[in-house]
Amino acid sequence: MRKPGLTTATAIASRDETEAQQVKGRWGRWAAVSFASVAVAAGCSFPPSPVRAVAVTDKAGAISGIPGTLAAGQYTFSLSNATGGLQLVRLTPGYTQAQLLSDVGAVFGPPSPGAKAAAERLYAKAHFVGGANGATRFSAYLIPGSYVAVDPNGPGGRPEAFRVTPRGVRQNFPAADVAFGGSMLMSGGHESFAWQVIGNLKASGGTLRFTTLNGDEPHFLVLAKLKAGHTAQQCFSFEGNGANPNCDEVLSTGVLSTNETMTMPYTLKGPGTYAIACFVTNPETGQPHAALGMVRVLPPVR
Ligand SMILES: [Cu+2]
Repeated sequence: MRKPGLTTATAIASRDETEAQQVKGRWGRWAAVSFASVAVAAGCSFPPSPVRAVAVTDKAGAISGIPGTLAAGQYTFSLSNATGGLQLVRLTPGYTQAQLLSDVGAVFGPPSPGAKAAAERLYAKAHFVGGANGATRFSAYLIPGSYVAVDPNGPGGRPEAFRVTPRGVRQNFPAADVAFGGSMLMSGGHESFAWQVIGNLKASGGTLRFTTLNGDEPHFLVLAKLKAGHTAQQCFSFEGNGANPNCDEVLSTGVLSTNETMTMPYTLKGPGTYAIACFVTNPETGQPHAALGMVRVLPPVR
């Protein structure tokens, strides 16, 4: 399994919003509705618009293919490079791309004295709105702002900057079979982390939804199939190079900040036991979220 870097992680359901509402700050409402049921149930005057597609090219970390300006709304980003990845980040005004890359390097790179301050700054100033690793696709919802698209697996690569402009259209995420929510918990003054799961993975594959539910730290999701007789702890604590003897990675998402949702397709590696984890660093302890509770074994897939 790839050593996770800046890769991928209530009721969780479809987001159903207009940009006009978001601009007013009403970002983060949820409704358990499928793509089709929205139009029927709401009798809405905003018919769901087609999902807009963006094909991204990643050559050794140099990202291209994203238009310089996009209208706000939902997009499906497709990636063609099996060894690359894509992370979308909305920058808080005043926080630059150079600061972002510097902080990412400090937080996700080798341990350094400035890592804690960098993590706190990064989590406060960079809004992670989704991503994926490998040749796959994912759907993300973009509100107006200044964005950077970066390959988290291609240090030294060339990010692509783009702007998202307001435009009032209704958007909905694709229906999902299973939803994973990342939660931050406070108990006795200590932070811990947990997954909430609704639904089950389908043996035939499908679509997963991933949401960061609360707290001030982002998450990403790694999905792996455990090898027989091996635990999730063995799987996710493996540090060596080369193939993980305990499990096979199925996918890893990009990073998501609080109240963000993304969806992506998944294909399983046959029946068996699957587990999820998140490896974002907790600044207080320097530990990955996986070591603070964010590992979960899922019901067996038959
Ligand atoms: Cu996490």
